Amino acid sequence: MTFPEGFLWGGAVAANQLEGAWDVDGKGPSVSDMCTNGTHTSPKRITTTIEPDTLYPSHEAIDFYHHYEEDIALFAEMGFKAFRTSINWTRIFPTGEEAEPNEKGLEFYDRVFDCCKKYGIEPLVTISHYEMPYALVEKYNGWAGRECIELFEKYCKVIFERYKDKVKYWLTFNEINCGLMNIGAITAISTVQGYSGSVLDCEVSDQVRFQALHHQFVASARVIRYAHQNYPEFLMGNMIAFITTYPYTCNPDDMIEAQKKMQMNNWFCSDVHVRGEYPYYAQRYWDEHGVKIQMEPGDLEDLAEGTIDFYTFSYYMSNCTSTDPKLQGTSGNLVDGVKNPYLPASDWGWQIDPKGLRWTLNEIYSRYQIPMMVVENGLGAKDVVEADGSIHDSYRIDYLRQHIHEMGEAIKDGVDLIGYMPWGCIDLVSASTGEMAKRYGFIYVNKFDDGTGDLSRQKKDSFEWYKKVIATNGEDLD
Ligand code: BGP
Repeated sequence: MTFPEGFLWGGAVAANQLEGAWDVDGKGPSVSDMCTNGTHTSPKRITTTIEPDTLYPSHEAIDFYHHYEEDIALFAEMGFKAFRTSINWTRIFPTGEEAEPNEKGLEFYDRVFDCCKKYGIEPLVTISHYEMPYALVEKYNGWAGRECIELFEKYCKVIFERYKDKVKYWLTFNEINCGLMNIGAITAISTVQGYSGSVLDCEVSDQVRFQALHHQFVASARVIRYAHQNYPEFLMGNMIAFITTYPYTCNPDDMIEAQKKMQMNNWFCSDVHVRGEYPYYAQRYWDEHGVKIQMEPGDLEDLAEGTIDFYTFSYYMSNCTSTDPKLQGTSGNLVDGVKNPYLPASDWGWQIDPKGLRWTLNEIYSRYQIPMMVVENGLGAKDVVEADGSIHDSYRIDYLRQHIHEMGEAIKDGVDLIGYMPWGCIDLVSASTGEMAKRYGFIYVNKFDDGTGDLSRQKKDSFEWYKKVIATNGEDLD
C-alpha cells in the first residue's frame, strides 16, 4: 500500500463560502459578507455598507447552515475520514468584542461536529478563514490593529473549551501568506478600513501588511501555546497557500528571482510557524522595502513558544518567474507569473501541474520534517447537467487522479503525508471571484451566479470515483 493506514481522506470547505445564514441566530457581518459577486474578468467588490439590489454571495451561499446534515451524510457516503471546515468568528462573537459568546452560534458547530462524529468523520477546523468580523475592520483596520491579538485569543479560548471533546485538529489562519498578496489585503488580513471598490485594486503598503502579519503570528503562537498547555491531545497546524515557483530559464538571474519569490511568498510565514522565529532573509527584504515592524516585549518569546505540530497547505497550480519583463503573465488568483509552456491551464488560467505537487511536498518535507496534509487542491470548472440529471466531470477526475498519483510518488520518496482534503468537496462560492460557476465539488449544488437556484444537491461522476479511491486507500485511481 502506498498511502499509510489511517490516511485522512476527506474534503475541505470554508464557513464563509458555504454556510449562508449570514445574519441568522445572532451572527454579525464578516469581511466576506461585504463582498459582492464578480467574474474572472470583472472583479468582485468590497463595500463599506450593504448596498440594496446588490448580490452578496456569502449571504445565502449554499445554505449549509440548514443543509449540513444532508451534506455530511453525502460526505460519509463517499467514505470521508476527515472534513475540513472553518468556524465563522462572527457566529461566536458578532463584532469580535462582546463580553460573552453567542450561544446560538456555538450550538450550530456542536451540531456540525456531532454529525461528523456520528459518521466517524474527524473534523479539521480552520479557526479563521477569510471571515474576520467587519466591525474590527471598521474599528482597528483589521489585523493592522494590535487589539485583534487579544480578541482572537478570547475567541479561541471559547471554541477550544467548547469543542475540546469533538475537535482534535486545528489550523489557526487560512493561507496566512496571502496577507502579502493583492486580494489577501481583504481576505487574509482585512486591512481595508473605509475602502470600497474592486478587491484587486486596494493598495495596502508593505509596512501595513507585515505589521498585520506580525499580529497574526503572535496571535497564532499564543493560542498554539495555550492549546499545548491546556489540551495536550490537540494537534495544531498552520495553513499556507503554496505558490510553487520555477525559474523560467536556467539563467542565474531567474534562479535568484525564483528563490526570492519562494522565500517571501511561501517560506516566510511557515518558517515563523515551524521554527518560531523570523527567517534570516527577512531583514534585507524589510530594509529594501522600508518596512519596520513594531514589536512589543514578549512577542519574540511568544513566537518561539507557539510552534506548530503539522504543516498544511493548499496547492492548485505552479508559476514560473523571469527577469525578462516582456514575458506573458499567467492569471492565478494570488500572484502573477510567466506562462509555463509545458503545462495546460484551467478556464480561470490556473496552470495545472500535478508533478509540481510531488516536488512541493519534497521541498516542504526536506525543510521541516514534520507531518503534512494537503488541505486544498482541485479544479474549478464549469459543469453541465445532462437532461437526466447526470454530471460527467471527467476533467475533474483527471485532475484529481494525477495529483493523487503524485502524492503517492511523494510518499514513496519518503515524505510524511497524513491527509488529503480536496477543496470544495461540495460546490460553493469562489473566494477569488464570488462565482458559483467555478465549481469544485463531487456534489453539484443547484445555485447560480445570479443568486437563483433551488439549492438541491446532485452527485457528479467524481462522487463515485472518489468513493472508490477512498475505499481502496488510494490504490484504485482508474
Ligand atoms: C483558496 C482559498 C479557498 C478557496 C480556494 C479556491 O485560496 O483558501 O477559500 O476558495 O482558494 O479559490 P477560488 O474559490 O478562488 O477558486
